[in-house]
Amino acid sequence: MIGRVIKSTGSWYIVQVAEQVISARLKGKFKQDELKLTNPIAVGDWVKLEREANQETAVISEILPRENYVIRKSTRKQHFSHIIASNLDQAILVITMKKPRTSLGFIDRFLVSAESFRIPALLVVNKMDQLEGEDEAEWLQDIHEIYEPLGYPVIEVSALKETGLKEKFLSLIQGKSSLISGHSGVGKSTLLNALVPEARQETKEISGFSAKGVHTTTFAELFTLPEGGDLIDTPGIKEFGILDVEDNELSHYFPEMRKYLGQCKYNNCTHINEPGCVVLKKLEQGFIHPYRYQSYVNILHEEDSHR
Ligand SMILES: Nc1nc2c(ncn2[C@@H]2O[C@H](COP(=O)(O)OP(=O)(O)O)[C@@H](O)[C@H]2O)c(=O)[nH]1
Ligand SMILES: [Mg+2]
Ligand SMILES: [Zn+2]
Repeated sequence: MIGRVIKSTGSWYIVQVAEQVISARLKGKFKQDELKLTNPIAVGDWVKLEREANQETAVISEILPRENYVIRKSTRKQHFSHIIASNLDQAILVITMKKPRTSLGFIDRFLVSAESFRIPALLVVNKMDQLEGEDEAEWLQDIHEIYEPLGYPVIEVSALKETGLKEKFLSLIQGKSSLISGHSGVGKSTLLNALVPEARQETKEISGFSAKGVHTTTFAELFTLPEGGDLIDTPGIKEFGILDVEDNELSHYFPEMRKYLGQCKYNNCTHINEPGCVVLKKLEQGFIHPYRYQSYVNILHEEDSHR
């Protein structure tokens, strides 16, 4: 049989095989050549499995090659990585203008990660029912003006009031495998519940004065949409890593800089202060948004400090 891993709970994997859901485990060791992983199998993996004699359960014998994956550095084991999910068509970042407000820097880190994994990304602005005042309207306008020209769709929804979902959002996710990410408290679980009634995910009021949500679960899980396609929730995962990007590579993951690459005077240009830098020239001329350039500089420096 061949199926897709929809949940992992330690040593057991829940695998969807056609209309059936089967508990399966791994037998023996898996060789994973290029990657040192803390988890051999991830949600989203397609696997070969065989039923165990006289039992409801199955044994996984093979992982089919992954089309792509999202990974982060293990917090427990040095030089090891943890696969968050695999075989994705796109990555969705849920953002909100308040309680909590998603910063542009956070959005840019997410987009750079998605670019580095070669996964298309889109932004979903949730809690539109709470939008009020000039400051918030400006924030929203910035989001549209900065990200849409770069090719990242921005859509507005209210998961609570169920607006924007069936009209706009569904057409972007139908028939696709989408990862859902975002700060705790932005409404990922509420969104899932609205789209997948069987999901019945626990939602949490935003706690105390900190306006930061509480983590309710920690395992990634795949939910099938009634309309076709699926959503992979990643509770408790704030950020994917940006993996070992060289200084002169980071701009590859900024679409507005990527198109000028190779035009700078020095081919190892980091676009900070080098003479003959085309990126700096385009920034000055207004073709690159100053906020995005600021994020670029911030990420570059953060990555340096990790070395
Ligand atoms: N006003 C409003 N509140 C929302 C919306 N979506 C979620 N919430 C609330 O935000 C809080 C956090 O939602 P939850 O789905 O648990 O966030 P998660 O941590 O991203 O899964 C809950 O109190 C939700 O009721 C929305 O569209 N509008
Ligand atoms: Mg949640
Ligand atoms: Zn340059």
